[in-house]
Amino acid sequence: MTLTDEYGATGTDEAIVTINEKPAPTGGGAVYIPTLSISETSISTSAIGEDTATISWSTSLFSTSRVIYSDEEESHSYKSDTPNYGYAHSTKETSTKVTGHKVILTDLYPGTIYYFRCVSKDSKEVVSAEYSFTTLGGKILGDINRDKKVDIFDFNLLIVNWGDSPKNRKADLTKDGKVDILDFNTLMVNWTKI
Ligand SMILES: [Ca+2]
Repeated sequence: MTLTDEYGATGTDEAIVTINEKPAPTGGGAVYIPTLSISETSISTSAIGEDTATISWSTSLFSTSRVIYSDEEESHSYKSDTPNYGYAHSTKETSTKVTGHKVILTDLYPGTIYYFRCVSKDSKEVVSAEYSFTTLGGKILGDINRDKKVDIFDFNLLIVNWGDSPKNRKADLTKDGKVDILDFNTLMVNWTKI
């Protein structure tokens, strides 16, 4: 370090730094660094109804909770670079951090398979493996927009998705890969009677 006095003369000052080395730990001194993880065996579903299901899991550290999910006709291929990891829906992330997590899914459709993953975050976000459950009850055939009626709105969706490889796979009522006259007939047969 260079020092300058009030007359402009300069000199140097040496600092001596002593480093005290700690001896290496001996015998059984493994250092545990906690990291966030989801216990896959803790993941369970309960209270499954026609339009609701409860998902529970536990984590190694206090963290937030949310569930990402897709129904059987929506894409659920894992994509690490998207906010919902390739799933169609996500519950709102909780602001409270817990180790025992519980998330209630609502507005589900009857008689439908749902694929889901649990997501928790502290400083980093972790995602579980994929699991599935099936809601109770039965689907209403022809109800493409899932409002429990078969009406003009479903007809519109049928027309918009007409042809091979429909964008909305729910419009393919006969599940043969295309939307055509057979789907139209199915829609008509199931038209909601008022
Ligand atoms: Ca409908």
